[in-house]
Amino acid sequence: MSRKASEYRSHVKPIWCPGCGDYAVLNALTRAFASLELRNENIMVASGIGCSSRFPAFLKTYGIHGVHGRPLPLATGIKLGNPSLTVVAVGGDGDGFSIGGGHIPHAARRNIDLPYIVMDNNIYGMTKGQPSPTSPRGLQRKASPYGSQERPLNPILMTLAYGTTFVARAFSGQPKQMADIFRQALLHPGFAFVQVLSPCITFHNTYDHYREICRPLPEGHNAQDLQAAMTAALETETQYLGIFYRDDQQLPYSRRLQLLRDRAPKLTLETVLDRFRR
Ligand SMILES: Cc1ncc(C[n+]2csc(CCOP(=O)(O)OP(=O)(O)O)c2C)c(N)n1
Ligand code: SF4
Repeated sequence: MSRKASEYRSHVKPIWCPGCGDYAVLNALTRAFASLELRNENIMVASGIGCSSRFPAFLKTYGIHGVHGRPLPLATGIKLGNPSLTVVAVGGDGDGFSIGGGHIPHAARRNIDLPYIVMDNNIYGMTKGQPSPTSPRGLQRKASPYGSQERPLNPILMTLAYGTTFVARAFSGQPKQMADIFRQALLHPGFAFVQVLSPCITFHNTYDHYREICRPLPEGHNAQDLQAAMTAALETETQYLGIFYRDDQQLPYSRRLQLLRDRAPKLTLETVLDRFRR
């Protein structure tokens, strides 16, 4: 490897709590960038709002720390504006599955060619520990003194059902495997969803719990088999790690739009407006 992960780190030191799972995600993503020898100026990272969404500040790449729940629309616009960039969307589970949850099915339908990394700590970290869409039922915190009453979402099953062409799960306690999954997600020609189990050490420390229940996907798992992926995703007492599903044969959205542009008649703005005047 001729490039080092440290070459992608900015001079800004993360202000995450010591032990936050997001450090491992930062390390793994910079390792994946280095393994692909990406040029810093060709990378753009878009985030939402939350502890995890502070991510772009810690990278020596282009980046935008956006609006709560909107990393996907930002990243989609950036990718379509300049398809030659490596664009990555990042954020938290509150950001991505609650306020921003409506964007995931459309990113999947488009097969927009970018990875979306959700640092899922099963809680709202930045706002001090309210239950999030992936919190376990019964989670008692200051904002839910009698325990949360909702069932948690299953992000892997959900994104598989949306038709996402690359779906994977990693764990901050297994950074090497995470870096490899990120590398595969960056190489995938389409929308790549990666759920990272990334514990919030301060408001919901799940390291021991995940160390106990995380396992590699069953031996011989066929990542081309959607049904097998869904069966593995339905298993929640064990949390499988790895690439559940991938389909590299679908055209990514930026390519589709390019083909459409090539086919479209070259019209002037005047001609287009004339059609509406008639
Ligand atoms: C429109 C809007 N609503 C609410 C907030 C308050 N807010 C900031 S961060 C956050 C939740 C962050 O949780 P998550 O996305 O899970 O990220 P984490 O901090 O856990 O990494 C909320 C609700 C906001 N900034 N903007
Ligand atoms: S509050 Fe939780 S999510 Fe936020 S930096 Fe601290 S450990 Fe990480």
